[in-house]
Amino acid sequence: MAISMRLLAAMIGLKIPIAHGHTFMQNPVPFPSQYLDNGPVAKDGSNWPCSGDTEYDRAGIANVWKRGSQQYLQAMGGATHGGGSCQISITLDPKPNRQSQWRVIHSIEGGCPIRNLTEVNYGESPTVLLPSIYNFTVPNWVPIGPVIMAWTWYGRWSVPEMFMNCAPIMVLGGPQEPDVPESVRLEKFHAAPLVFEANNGNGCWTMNQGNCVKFPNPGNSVEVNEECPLDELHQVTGTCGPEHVLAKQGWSGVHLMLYQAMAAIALVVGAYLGCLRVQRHRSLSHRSPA
Ligand SMILES: [Cu+2]
Repeated sequence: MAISMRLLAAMIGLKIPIAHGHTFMQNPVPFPSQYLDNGPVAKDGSNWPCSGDTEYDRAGIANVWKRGSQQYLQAMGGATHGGGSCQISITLDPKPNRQSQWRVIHSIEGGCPIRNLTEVNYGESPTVLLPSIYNFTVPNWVPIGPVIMAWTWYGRWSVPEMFMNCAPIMVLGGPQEPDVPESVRLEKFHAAPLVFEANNGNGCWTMNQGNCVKFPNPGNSVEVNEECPLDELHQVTGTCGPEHVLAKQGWSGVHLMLYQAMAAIALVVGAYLGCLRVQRHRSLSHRSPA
């Protein structure tokens, strides 16, 4: 309650348009930037990841996860699109960007961010706390220290769209953890599946016509709510799957063109300097002794 009131005050203070509400992550507590826009991820991926945050300012936010502890996900905002499927993933990058890899620690197929909804939406308010909470255990292979978690969500009834909110997390060791080297844990972390991506410019689109996404690679920790069809064959169009993430597609079109132009200029300049050096060398070696 305290958090939602503070948020609401912040939103009004920032003159955020809150009439058209989707949903926000309310726990864990997201970066303040995540409340600036509650719309979906841009269709061209231009605000991927984390709604285009570049600062990732952790000041004043304390989400502390001990390994092996139970944590929960909860969202707010009435535009719940009949629930859907969510994932919780983590990156080790302090300032995630397009190249960052998001490793899944928990997947919820169907009934997320709200379970057993009889209407498509849960009212109109963008700040109403949704009644469903989603417990999950922090895997014992998440590296200790600051990490960033993401909540990603595909609605059951909507246009093809994806939501993503990010939160700073401080991971601590669990009590009486077996003595496993951190390098072994890190290997496990990197073996976890990448988050499922669609509707963010990666060439994969979800259908959202009453179907809930069944993740191709949900990881070891999965909650399944069979309240909507989880039909893998009729849930996506385009090219989808673990290899189709923006991080693996590298540079976006505009960046690629810029990069190629820079490389071309560097080549020309390099060749020119090379010529100069050869000429200078020649003129020096041809100089006759006085
Ligand atoms: Cu929507």
